[in-house]
Amino acid sequence: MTLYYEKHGDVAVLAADNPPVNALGQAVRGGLQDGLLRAIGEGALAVLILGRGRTWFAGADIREFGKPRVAPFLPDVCNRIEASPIPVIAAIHGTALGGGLEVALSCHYRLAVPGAKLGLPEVSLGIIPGAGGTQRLPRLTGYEEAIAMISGGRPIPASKALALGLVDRIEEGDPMELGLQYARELLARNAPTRPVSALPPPAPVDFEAAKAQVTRKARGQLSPVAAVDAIAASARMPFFDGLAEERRIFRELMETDQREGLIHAFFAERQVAKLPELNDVSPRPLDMIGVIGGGTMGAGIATAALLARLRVTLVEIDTDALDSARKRIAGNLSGALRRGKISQSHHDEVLSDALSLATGYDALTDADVIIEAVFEDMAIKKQVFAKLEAIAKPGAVLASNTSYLDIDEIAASTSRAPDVIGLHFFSPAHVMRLLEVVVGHQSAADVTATGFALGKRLGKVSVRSGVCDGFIGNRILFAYRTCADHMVLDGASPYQIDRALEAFGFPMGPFAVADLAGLDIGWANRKRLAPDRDPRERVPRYADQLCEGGHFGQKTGRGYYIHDGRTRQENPDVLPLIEAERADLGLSPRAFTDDEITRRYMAAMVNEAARVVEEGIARRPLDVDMVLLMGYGFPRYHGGPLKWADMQGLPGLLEDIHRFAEADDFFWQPSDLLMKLVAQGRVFDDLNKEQTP
Ligand code: T1G
Ligand code: NAD
Repeated sequence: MTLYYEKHGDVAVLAADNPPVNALGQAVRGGLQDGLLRAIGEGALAVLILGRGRTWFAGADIREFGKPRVAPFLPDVCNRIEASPIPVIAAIHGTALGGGLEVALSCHYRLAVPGAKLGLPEVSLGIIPGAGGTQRLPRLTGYEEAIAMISGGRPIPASKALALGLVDRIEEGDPMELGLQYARELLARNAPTRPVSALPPPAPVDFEAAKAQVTRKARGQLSPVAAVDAIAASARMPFFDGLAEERRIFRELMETDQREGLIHAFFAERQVAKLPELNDVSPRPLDMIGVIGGGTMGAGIATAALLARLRVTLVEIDTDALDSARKRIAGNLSGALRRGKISQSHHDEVLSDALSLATGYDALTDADVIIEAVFEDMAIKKQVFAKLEAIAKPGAVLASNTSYLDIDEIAASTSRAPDVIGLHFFSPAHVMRLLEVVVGHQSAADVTATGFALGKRLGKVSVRSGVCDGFIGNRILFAYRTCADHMVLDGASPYQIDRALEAFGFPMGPFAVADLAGLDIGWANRKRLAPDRDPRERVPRYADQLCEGGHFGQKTGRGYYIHDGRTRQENPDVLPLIEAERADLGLSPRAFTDDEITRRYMAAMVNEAARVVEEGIARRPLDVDMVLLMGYGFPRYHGGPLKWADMQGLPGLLEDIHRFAEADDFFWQPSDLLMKLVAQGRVFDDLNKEQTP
């Protein structure tokens, strides 16, 4: 049973019970429709709709997308609720999202408990509301708020919903009791049914201007822009024609790759931390976190832990360094306060009670998890782990935030290899949602589980990575960055490459990203790799020359671009450096189209990603997709590089790689896995399905 019918005097209660989130699957929709008819048939005077368990309806059942549709359809159910001759009341707790809010909008009266959240998040799944949301919401809130809510997709708290007229009252208590009481009050005053569709549309706004603004923010994503079109229809058409227009746009979006990419991302985000090896493995305690090094990353990691209300002890080399670390953390926390992420009291408590700073490692003897974030230098890391081994309590998890270095080598330098793991955070660590949990050959299962538990506690998306140079993300980054460097040597400008990839949907192209991260990072990495470099590798010099001139990107104000606050301008010194290098190498530059740039860059990314899966560094293609989406700005609406590859067609990609290899068969070696999948007529996503527990 997914929908319960109960009679409470004159009030019929329809209570959904479809855990975990009361999604509006076929049985729930059918139950609502039948329950309504039964209530009317049995002479009830009002109907109360509720969700059992932790929430009201969190939306349509996303698992039904792409499958044949089964009646009754949600728009019809909503219209029938609204047309009911007796008042229908929604008592909302938890989340009323998507179709869930659309059901509420079809009710005649809406009550919410204080913690409830309401929203139409469909655009984040690549679609728009499809059961009247774009036509009913503006009739209650006006166009400006409706456009913000539907095109932005972010849910609002009950208090805001009350202010907007989206709910009629907020009360603390049990939704069933509150709802019954509200129903009785309404009956006592003979309250009428109140269909939202009967309200006139609000005063129109400049929809073209609104659309232009949404288009700019959407960076190529179709659904937020289409949402404005659907909302605008409500201003020029009668209600039911507007519904039909909404439906038409909804169906069109349902067929897009963007919808498929975004739904893939939704489920991958929830799948990624589910690993068969961690079934029945309990994590170790993680109440007290030690952090070594209070630079950019150490301070960010400490901030992340403090924001999650964990206790943190941070160790630095001397009191000056400690002072800088404290300032960095305080700066991060006041930023979080300004952005409304934490309350003033949380902020004050954290600084006075939860954070300790020390210069001696003895301060870490109680720590459950110790995360090292000192300089990226193997010798220094080994010294730190040797000290940790001496002072850490038995069973403490010893983690390194290294970007590239070998976790197994660090582990082998201690006598506690099973306790050692990589926890690779991304900068700024208290903001970026990705955490790579780097599992060494000897890492104990409960240490891995602790990495995932910590990630969850910090609100991160944690991805398991095996050990290799750069782990999942930086290794793949290295491949597509190299491809971009090759294109520059062969004739493309860094600026054309950035523009092409920004048009693809990346918030920043690779050269702008390099400026942001600091050109010195790549420089140090090139120096580190130089001794073992294959002579066939093409490594440009112009980037080193920029660094040699003291230009490290944003932090020095100059790199590929000249930075002034938030604006960037091409640095006129860069192209001459590149031209001189081409001349030295005897290369005559050729023109690239933006399309070729994107195809090459993506082919390099997908090919390396396939290798990362083939070698077992990433367990599943979806793990790679999550790393690129959460840590590297890959546009979510393309689903991740391997989902994108599936949708493009793997045979075409492989043909591209073979063609590129004609000029450079050292860089362009197709991955065995890619060739195997093409030969078998399969796609990466098939591997995700095989490995889902
Ligand atoms: N359909 C199917 N499964 C869903 C689901 C949904 N709508 N929402 C969540 N799940 C599963 C999820 O995969 C996970 O499964 C479990 O529930 C718990 O979720 C016509 C077309 C509600 C805020 O976009 O935002 O309505 O991993 O881990 O952190 O216009 O889930 O356990 O197997 O995320 O407490 C619009 C999507 C749909 C809401 C709860 N609705 N969900 O967060 O738990 S489109 C949404 C969420 C629509 C109409 C249209 C969140 C949540 P498993 P969880 P949570
Ligand atoms: P940073 O130079 O900003 O900070 C390093 C800090 O470590 C300094 O404050 C230094 O005083 C301190 N330190 C050095 N030796 C120490 C010791 N023995 N004991 C205690 N403190 C010591 O460097 P960062 O950017 O924060 O990077 C730290 C680590 O994180 C590196 O391994 C780096 O590869 C990795 N990482 C960096 C980024 C990034 O974007 N910056 C991202 C992910 C991972």
